[in-house]
Amino acid sequence: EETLTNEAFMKKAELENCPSVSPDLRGQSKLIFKPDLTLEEVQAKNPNVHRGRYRPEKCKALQRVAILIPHRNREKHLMYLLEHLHPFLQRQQLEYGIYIIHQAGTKKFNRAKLLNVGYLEALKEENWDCFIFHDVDLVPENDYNLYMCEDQPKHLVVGRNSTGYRLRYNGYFGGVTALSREQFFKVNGFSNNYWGWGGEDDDLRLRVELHKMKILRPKPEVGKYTMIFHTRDRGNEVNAGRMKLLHQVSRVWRSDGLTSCSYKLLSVEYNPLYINITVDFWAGA
Ligand code: UD2
Ligand code: MN
Repeated sequence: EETLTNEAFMKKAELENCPSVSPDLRGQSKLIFKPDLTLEEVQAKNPNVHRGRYRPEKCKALQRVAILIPHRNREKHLMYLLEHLHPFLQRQQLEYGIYIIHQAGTKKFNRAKLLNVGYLEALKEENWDCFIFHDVDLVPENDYNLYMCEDQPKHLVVGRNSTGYRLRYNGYFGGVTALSREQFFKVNGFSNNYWGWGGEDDDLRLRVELHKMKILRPKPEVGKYTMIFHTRDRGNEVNAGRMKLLHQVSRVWRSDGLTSCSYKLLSVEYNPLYINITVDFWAGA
């Protein structure tokens, strides 16, 4: 007969946790890439996404997840990825933010360093639980491939269309990976020294192994991606020095990584469907 105390009322008003398996999952889906799609259309289909972020209305998400996408000169790929990723993540009932980390200028591309920047900058806005390091051209086909972190780092790309959906090689850790805030911090993030194509993903795997962590993967039928066709970009030529760098990981990981990531932040822009962070690695960095 008592009226609720203020505290009890607040408790009642809190959302319940989302279920461990979302009821909205669909499994494998056929991906369509409409040639005349526009970003405005994608925005219109996602009215519940604001400034690149979303949270479920009816329940409290199990994890808060930051998606980090390194980018330069791949606008079309970005549009298709956003088109598919927003509904995909919403079906998984996640609280999430999508960050594009854009490298300004025309100097050699540095995917790994961009991802370090994404981690550091995203944490200034929100204490994200989990980070998904995501190529711009890889679109997940099966929403049972959960964009969540586990007690060990996770490699989400078991296979893709262009390689017959098979793991490229033992220890392969490229494309899309999920590490918790703590896991990524523990290994001091990525190396900052891989300019151009290749090696940085193997370097991260070695860091993970040095810390006695194990790499998890979804089942092959779940870890399927379509890679939107592309050729090698100008400014991302093969890094011939990558093997040499890979031999130094155990010696240098403490001094090369999040702790030594210097950059010049040019802008942070809030677009409807993503947060755009633009950095320059050369001017004063
Ligand atoms: C493989 C890996 C990738 C990375 C790379 C070597 C897979 C599926 N992916 O990708 O994770 O390890 O080898 O560095 O195995 N990018 C731009 N603009 C550029 C260049 C690169 O936005 O000019 C970004 C973009 O997000 C792209 C990613 O960097 O998806 C990797 O570059 P890529 O797609 O050219 O390399 P790829 O497909 O061989
Ligand atoms: Mn690619």
